[in-house]
Amino acid sequence: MKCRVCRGPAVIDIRRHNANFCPEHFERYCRQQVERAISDFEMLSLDDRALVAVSGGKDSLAVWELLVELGYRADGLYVGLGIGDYSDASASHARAFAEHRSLELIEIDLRRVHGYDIPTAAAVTRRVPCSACGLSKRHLFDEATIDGGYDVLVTGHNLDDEAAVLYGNVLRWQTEYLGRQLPVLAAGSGFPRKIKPLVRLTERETAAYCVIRGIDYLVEECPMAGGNKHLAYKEALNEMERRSPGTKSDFYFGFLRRAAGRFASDDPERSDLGRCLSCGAPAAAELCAFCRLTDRVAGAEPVPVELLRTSR
Ligand code: Q46
Ligand code: ZN
Ligand code: ZN
Repeated sequence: MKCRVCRGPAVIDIRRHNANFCPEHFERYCRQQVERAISDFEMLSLDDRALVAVSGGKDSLAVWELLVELGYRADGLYVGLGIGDYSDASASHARAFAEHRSLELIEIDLRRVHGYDIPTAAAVTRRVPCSACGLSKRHLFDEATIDGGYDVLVTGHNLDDEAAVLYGNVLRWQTEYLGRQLPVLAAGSGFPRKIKPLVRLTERETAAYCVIRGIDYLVEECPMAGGNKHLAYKEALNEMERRSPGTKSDFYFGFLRRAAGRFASDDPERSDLGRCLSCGAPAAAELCAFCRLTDRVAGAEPVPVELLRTSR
């Protein structure tokens, strides 16, 4: 297997591009894919201050590294979710990465600041953990981006993530979600601009990028991901991709080119939103969903993640 660029020994094959790369040219390929996503979708300019949502996993650390390498100004934000050993390990990876590169990492601990953690929220609300978790993260990421004066919030969603979410939304024709399943969401109505610079890279590629760059990321998956339907969608898409390389990217980018605009009017008007009486965030009722969750679960007897998993 030879590198497409230099004909030296290749370490990775990218079947959808019919290309193999040595470590040096694979890194260059990753930078080019991110640059192309940024320019195609007008995500970011060199003057912007970006805040990267960091979990300690491969995607968030890779996107942070790539943005800094490309000359962008990017700080990190880590939210401590209180998911037992998993959260302890993810915090260590995020901190070590930032320290090693002298980058700024903002930390928010859910239990210390808001009085609950994700296992407890899941137990009290009796919903899948990802529901309370996603709601909490979205709120805290948005708030930190706006309060910190950042121009844009960056997440590490990759091609596999976006194709899987799209697949799920199409299977159920959730057209209100299809209207805003975009790699860039404009700022407005109290929400910051949000971008996904890794949409042109798969998770296999972000993992390989981390290994080649010597980024020590958390390999372990979240122990509460069990109820997450996207894992099944990813498996189905991976099987199709195995039989026909390029399917995933054709599905996602074909949607962006030919279909996304048709669903734009199904996206609920954000300008109709009022403001949460408690925290000032955009809200469809007197209190935003985050403050309603906090009211319900803060102060509840903590439920350790181990207990939650065995009782499910
Ligand atoms: S951290 Fe939270 Fe994820 Fe764990 S509980 Fe679900 S949403 S799976 S990215
Ligand atoms: Zn090469
Ligand atoms: Zn609120």
